Amino acid sequence: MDLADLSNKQRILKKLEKEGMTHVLFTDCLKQRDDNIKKVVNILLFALVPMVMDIIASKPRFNREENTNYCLMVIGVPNVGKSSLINSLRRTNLKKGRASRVGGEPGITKAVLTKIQVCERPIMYLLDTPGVLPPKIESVETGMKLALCGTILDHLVGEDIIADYLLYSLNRLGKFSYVEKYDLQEPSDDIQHVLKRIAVKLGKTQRVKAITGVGNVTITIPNYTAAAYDFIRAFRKGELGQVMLD
Ligand SMILES: Nc1nc2c(ncn2[C@@H]2O[C@H](COP(=O)(O)OP(=O)(O)OP(=O)(O)O)[C@@H](O)[C@H]2O)c(=O)[nH]1
Ligand SMILES: *[C@@H]1O[C@H](CO)[C@@H](O)[C@H](O)[C@H]1NC(C)=O
Ligand SMILES: *[C@@H]1O[C@H](CO)[C@@H](O)[C@H](O)[C@H]1NC(C)=O
Ligand SMILES: [Mg+2]
Repeated sequence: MDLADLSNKQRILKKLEKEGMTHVLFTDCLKQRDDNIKKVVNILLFALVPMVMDIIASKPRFNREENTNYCLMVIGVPNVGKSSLINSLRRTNLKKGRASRVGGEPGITKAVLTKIQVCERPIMYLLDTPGVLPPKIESVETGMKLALCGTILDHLVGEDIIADYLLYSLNRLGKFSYVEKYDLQEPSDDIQHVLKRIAVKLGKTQRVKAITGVGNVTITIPNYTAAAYDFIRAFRKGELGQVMLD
């Protein structure tokens, strides 16, 4: 939630509710203490665990051998913060277990490995899982949003293309803090222009000697790739403001 623009929180909640999601919490898993993480613990213990118990009790079980350990999976698209959520639950009050590795790229968690115990009776564990995407992404627009959030490896989409989509999104949403951050005169929808300014500002330029008929000149050319990288990184760290892409 520290990265998202939640000014339309009620509308978001309504929409999610329509799609069947009733227990929705917004968390910041990087914060040392987040009250909503405590609420996640409470939902787990007092809503989810009883619900799971009910489901299990009401289903016919063909294999009657009693196994009283239960596992809940934490699922979601890559890089959304599943492992971070588990780690922050560990920090908060749950029983300790192995920490989950986290990272800014998709596919950090590659196998179902980490589990932490969330409940004593019955014994219930929370399992970390690798992020998954649907085999087919419905539209180019959705694909670009996922790419911008680091769900798909950057080089598969192209940093320059992601940066262009980022600029388009910021302008569309009226999030103009990039203008001041990169010393631009005004908002622009020309990605080449913006990347040039970013490269100059960050010193990501190369000097090359050009040989001409009348003499040699040294010209400075911006490293567009490096600039695009920084632009995207700044967005993902929240340095370009809180943004809601949907
Ligand atoms: N700002 C912010 N960053 C977060 C938050 N939660 C996770 N992150 C960052 O997001 C990145 C991905 O986090 P992970 O926990 O590795 O995500 P994951 O869903 O386990 O990813 P995979 O295992 O690759 O599927 C890391 O760089 C985290 O530091 C959050 O609440 N706020
Ligand atoms: C320009 O550069 C080339 C290659 O480095 C060199 O051979 C040439 O002498 C230079 N010309 C002038 C006018 O400096
Ligand atoms: C441009 O920047 C990228 C990323 O920092 C770097 O890998 C690349 O070598 C740079 N290109 C040049 C020509 O210096
Ligand atoms: Mg993970």
